[in-house]
Amino acid sequence: MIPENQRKWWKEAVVYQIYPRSFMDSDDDGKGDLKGITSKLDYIKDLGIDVIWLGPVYKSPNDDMGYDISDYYDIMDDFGTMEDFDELLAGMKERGLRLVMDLVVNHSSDEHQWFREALKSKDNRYRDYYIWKQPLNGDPPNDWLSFFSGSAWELDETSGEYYLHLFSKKQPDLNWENPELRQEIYKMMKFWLDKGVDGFRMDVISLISKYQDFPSLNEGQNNFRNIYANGPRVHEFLQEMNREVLQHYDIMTVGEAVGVPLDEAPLYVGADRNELNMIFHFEHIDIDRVPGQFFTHRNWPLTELKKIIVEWDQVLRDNGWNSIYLGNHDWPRTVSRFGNDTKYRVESAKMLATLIMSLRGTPYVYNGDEIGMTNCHFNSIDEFKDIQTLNAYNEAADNGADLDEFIRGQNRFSRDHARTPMQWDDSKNAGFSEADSTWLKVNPNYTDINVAADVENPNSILNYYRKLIRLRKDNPDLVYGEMELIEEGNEKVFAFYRRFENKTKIVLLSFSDDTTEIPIDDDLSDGKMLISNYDKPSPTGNSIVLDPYEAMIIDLE
Ligand code: TEU
Repeated sequence: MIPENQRKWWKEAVVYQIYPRSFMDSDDDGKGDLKGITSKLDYIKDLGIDVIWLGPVYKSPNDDMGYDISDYYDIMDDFGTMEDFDELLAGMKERGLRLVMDLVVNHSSDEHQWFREALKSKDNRYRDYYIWKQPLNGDPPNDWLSFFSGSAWELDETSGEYYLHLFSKKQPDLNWENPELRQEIYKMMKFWLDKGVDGFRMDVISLISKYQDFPSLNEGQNNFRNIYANGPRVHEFLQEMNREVLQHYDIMTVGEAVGVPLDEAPLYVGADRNELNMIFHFEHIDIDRVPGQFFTHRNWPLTELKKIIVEWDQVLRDNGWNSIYLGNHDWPRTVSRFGNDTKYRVESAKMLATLIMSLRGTPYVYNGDEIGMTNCHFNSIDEFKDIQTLNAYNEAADNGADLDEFIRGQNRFSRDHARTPMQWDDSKNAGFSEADSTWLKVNPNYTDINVAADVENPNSILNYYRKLIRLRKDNPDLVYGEMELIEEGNEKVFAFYRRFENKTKIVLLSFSDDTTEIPIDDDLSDGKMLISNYDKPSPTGNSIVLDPYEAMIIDLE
């Protein structure tokens, strides 16, 4: 039995991430909106979801698609009004769905009132809400780089000082050293919690405390995010936030933890730390990139993925809680990266779903993954909308790089792959919008890959997700049980036990385009197949032959 005080609703929940701009357009302006989301709540409920994580919907000039907030207390015009928000929240409560908001407080927009004031003069009351430095011999204060290309410092011509922006120059970093700023943030968090929201996903929360000596990147350039992360006061700030805000509500929190290594994770989520419930680490999501280089691919062995998953499971085993995800709005599509998005799209999307639903931790499903949406082909730079791609393109152009090569690279790496509109049916714009054109192109494969087609087809990815989520709900041992690898060194099959009290389950996942055989110590003849992505009889004996991307969960009891 799991002690009652360790059982939590957010541990047993399945979270669905919505990218609001691309989910559903109710007013046919080519952009998704809140009313659009409200109109799809039954769909989300039917999937078996408990919690929605809503990407940022606050007022924003959209330099970084809502991650640049100009008013934390209001809704972006593109998405509707506060009334629409209240209606969405009420619709969710009615259906027993909870809402987690994106909290973006490492930086604000440069159009936020605070920054506008700060620009007015060096002694303005809001100046210290941001991070300013003198030029160094006429250059930026140091060699820090932005996540979105170029220097992380921008000159304010009026005062002659530079301000820090780890992301775009329209996203000045907030100065958490300033206690008044922190109080403003806590007040704003309470505003949303008092409205009834159920928690926060905290954007790049690992970056909020800066090393005050701003250490040079020097050789560490490639891994600059590790240098920015885990600053000296980050835990003090999170504990203060917990004391002042979080602990007064029954909510869930998950911090986006860029640059947080395994051994520091317990400091953020340890049960006795009073900081956050979960973090999103980056170790597995980065696996196909050369360390620190967003746009350089590397091949990765399956054993490495297993190692990362097992290590994180272990380190949070008795202290804290894990979050499980394979995709979000910052990465290309899950099935295109970890599976096979052509011949075995359906099989591999189901296999990857089986993985996230059978690990210990809280699983997060990114919208569209439940129908196996894939990467999209972008023909030219005009078709991309993401600032990360656009800035990198300009930088490549300035450096005289081969721009065709750059576009080919972005067809693998761009964040826009995950942001194309949700594919609802095979009508115009995939049923997302009646507009003449949508803010980002619709993936032309919507005629085959869409929700309506998946609803109809009993063997669809969507129906597999529904079944899988129900299975997880019926088997808390899948949530809480111990994990033990089978055939650790196998490069084609990810196989493991989940054990809980006297229950044992075996999870078998093929990551291969070929058939593979895997030996198992147990006799499977007595086992009961709980779910599988192929229509085959339950396996018997001590060895199983798996078809390409075959996945199954077997109950050994
Ligand atoms: O992402 C932070 C982050 O680390 C990403 O920049 C990531 O490294 C990159 O996307 C990999 O390609 C968060 C948000 O999720 C992202 O959408 C925002 O752009 C960013 O913060 C700034 O708010």
